[in-house]
Amino acid sequence: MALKFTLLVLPLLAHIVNGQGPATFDIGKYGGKPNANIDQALSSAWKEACAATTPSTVVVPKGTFLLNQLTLAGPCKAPIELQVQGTIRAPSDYTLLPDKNAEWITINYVDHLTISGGGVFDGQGKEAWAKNDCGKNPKCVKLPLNLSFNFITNSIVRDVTSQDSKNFHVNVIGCKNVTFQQFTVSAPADSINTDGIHVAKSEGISVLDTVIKTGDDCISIGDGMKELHIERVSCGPGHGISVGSLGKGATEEDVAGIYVKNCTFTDTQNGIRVKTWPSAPAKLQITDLHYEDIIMNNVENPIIIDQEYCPWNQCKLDSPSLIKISKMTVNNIKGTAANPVAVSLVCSKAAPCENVEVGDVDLAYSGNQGPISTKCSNVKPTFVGKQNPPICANAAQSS
Ligand SMILES: *[C@@H]1O[C@H](CO)[C@@H](O)[C@H](O)[C@H]1NC(C)=O
Ligand SMILES: *[C@@H]1O[C@H](CO)[C@@H](O)[C@H](O)[C@H]1NC(C)=O
Ligand SMILES: CC(=O)N[C@H]1CO[C@H](CO)[C@@H](O)[C@@H]1O
Repeated sequence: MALKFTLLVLPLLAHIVNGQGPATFDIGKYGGKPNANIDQALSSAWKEACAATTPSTVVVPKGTFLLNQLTLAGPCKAPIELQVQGTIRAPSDYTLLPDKNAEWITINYVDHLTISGGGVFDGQGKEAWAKNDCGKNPKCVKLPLNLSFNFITNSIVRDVTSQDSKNFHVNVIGCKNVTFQQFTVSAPADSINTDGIHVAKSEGISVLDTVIKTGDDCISIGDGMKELHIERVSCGPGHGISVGSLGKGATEEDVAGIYVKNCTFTDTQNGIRVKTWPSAPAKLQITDLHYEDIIMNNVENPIIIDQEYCPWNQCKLDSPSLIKISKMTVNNIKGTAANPVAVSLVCSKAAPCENVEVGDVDLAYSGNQGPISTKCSNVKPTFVGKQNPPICANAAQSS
C-alpha cells in the first residue's frame, strides 16, 4: 500500500511542482459565487481555458450555483476539463431560459474534453414535467434538455450526476469516441420524457458503470448511431434501453453495432427494445445488435421488438414499417417478467427480421394474468442453449 502510494503520488507531485499540471480556471476568479448566477463566470472561465495552449481545467467548486443557460463552445487549443465539484442548478421555471429552443447546457465542437468532479447538474424539472403533454400533444411546448453534446470527440464524462432534467437528460449528436463512465442519471419514475442518455448520428460511444433512474428510456438510440457499447449499466425505474423509435424521418440513417452487456434492469417498463413506426417513410437498416449477460428484475417487457410502435394512436397500422432488423443476438438473459408475454418479437411484414439468434433465456412470470408466453411475427430465430419459456413455439408465429 505504502509503496503503491509513493509510486503513484511522487511523480504526480513532481509534475505539479514542475508547473506542468493543467492550469486551473476556477469560476471564483471570474466572479462565480455560491447561490448566485454563474452564467457569466463560467462562460469567462471556459473562454480563457479554451484559449490556453496547454491542458486546462475549469473548476466549479463545492456549493450550489445557479445557471440559466449556457453554450460552451470549442474548438479549444488544448485538452480541457470541466470539473464540477458542486451543484449547477437550472431555474425551476423554464420560461426563464433566455432561448427557449436551446438546451440548458450545450457543449459544441470540443476535442479531448473531460467532464468530472463528482458534482451534479440539477435540471429542476418538477415544474416542467407537470406541463409536459408531449406524449399526447404534437404541438406541445418543447422543453429544454439538460446537457447537450454536439460534435464532441475523444472525450470522457465521468463521476457526475444529471438530476431532474426538464426533458432528456443528455443528448449526444454528431459525436465520436466519447465515454460516459460512472455517470448517474436520476429522476422520478413519473417524470415525463426524461430519457437518460439519447445518442444519435454518432460513432464510438460507450456508457459504462452507470446508474440510470428515470421516467423514460434509460438509453435511447436514434438514427445514425454506429458502435455503441453499453456495459455494466443499471437501469430502473425507466423504459429500458431502446433502439428507436425510428422511421418517421425520411432521411434517417442506419443504426449499426449496438452492444449491451452485463446490465441490470429493475422495475422497468422494457428491458431491451427496438421500436419502429408503421406507416412511416424511413427505409433504413438496423443491424448488429448484441445483448448478453443481462438480469431482468420485474420487467414488464424484458425482450421486445416492436415494429408496430404507435403510442397514443398517433399513427395508422395499415402499412408496415419499412425498417429491416438483422444480425441480432440475445444471449444469457435471466430474471423475472412483470407481464406474462416475456419475449415479444414483432417484426415488420414488409421487412422481416433476419439472422436473429437467441440463446440461454431464463425468465419467470409470477403474476396471475395467465401463463408465461412469447409472441413472434415475421421472424424465424435460430436458437442456441436453453429457452425458458420456449420462444416462438406457438402457432401465433407468422412469416
Ligand atoms: C436538457 O437536454 C435536452 C437534450 O439536449 C434538451 O432538449 C433540453 O432542452 C435540456 N434542457 C434542460 C433544462 O433540461
Ligand atoms: C478516444 O478518446 C480517449 C479519451 O480522450 C483517448 O484516450 C483515445 O486515444 C481516443 N481513441 C482514439 C481511437 O482516438
Ligand atoms: C448484471 C450482471 O451480470 N452484473 C455483473 C456484471 O459484472 C460484474 C463484475 O464482473 C458482476 O459483479 C455483476 O454481477
